[in-house]
Amino acid sequence: MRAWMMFSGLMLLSILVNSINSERICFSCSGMRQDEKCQHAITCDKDEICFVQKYFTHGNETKYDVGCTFQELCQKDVTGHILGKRNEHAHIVCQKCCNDSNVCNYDLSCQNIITRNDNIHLISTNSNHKISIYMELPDGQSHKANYTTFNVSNEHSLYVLTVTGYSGDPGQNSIDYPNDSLGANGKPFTTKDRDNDKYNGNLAVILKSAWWYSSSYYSDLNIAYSGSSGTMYWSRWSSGISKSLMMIKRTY
Ligand SMILES: [Ca+2]
Repeated sequence: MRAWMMFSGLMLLSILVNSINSERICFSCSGMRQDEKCQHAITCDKDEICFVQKYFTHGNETKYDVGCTFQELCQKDVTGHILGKRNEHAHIVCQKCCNDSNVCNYDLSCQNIITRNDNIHLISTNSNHKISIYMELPDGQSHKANYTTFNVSNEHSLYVLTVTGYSGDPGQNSIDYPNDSLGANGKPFTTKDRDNDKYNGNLAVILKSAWWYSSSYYSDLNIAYSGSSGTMYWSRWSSGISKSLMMIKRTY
């Protein structure tokens, strides 16, 4: 509750007024270090709740965002084990949502899931998991792709991706695309220093990314952000995915 001590009188008044109007108030700051306290609160839009998100930046710093978010992003797909992406290609470590009181997102703690491939392999092979991929376009339109099973093999086997059971918006099943030169399913992971793709060259170097490439690709949610020329790729919506989340959840 220390954060309450940092409110200005004006902010406290605003919170009290909005509380009377039954609107949700959340702390809203981005790029915070763990030892920082957010001193800014906002009124959420209708149907939004408070969240805390911990992530690694591209430069491997640990940062936190807090604010309002849509309830769909806090439902069961996100409350289990997650791995993911966020804007600017940082990796989500964990996320917590709350709706029990105003500014309930003052506590930056959330369940810590490290998302290196080694850990994803351990997580995904210790029990059965499904994966849900959320993609958002700049105009706010969103799409989901789900796979009922998800697995990443170990380092010795080059972190081969296995997914089955696609469902989602009508469109292309880009990861499990039946054309072997395009689909990511069954392919080893390629990084800039580990060329495991079938392309005559290294697609991870060309795309400044790392993914389960074949000789080409139909999906890549790791492409380095570089303004309009660099966007995450999912064949049907390739013209500009601005945000994506990859979430896995235990299915037992
Ligand atoms: Ca190659």
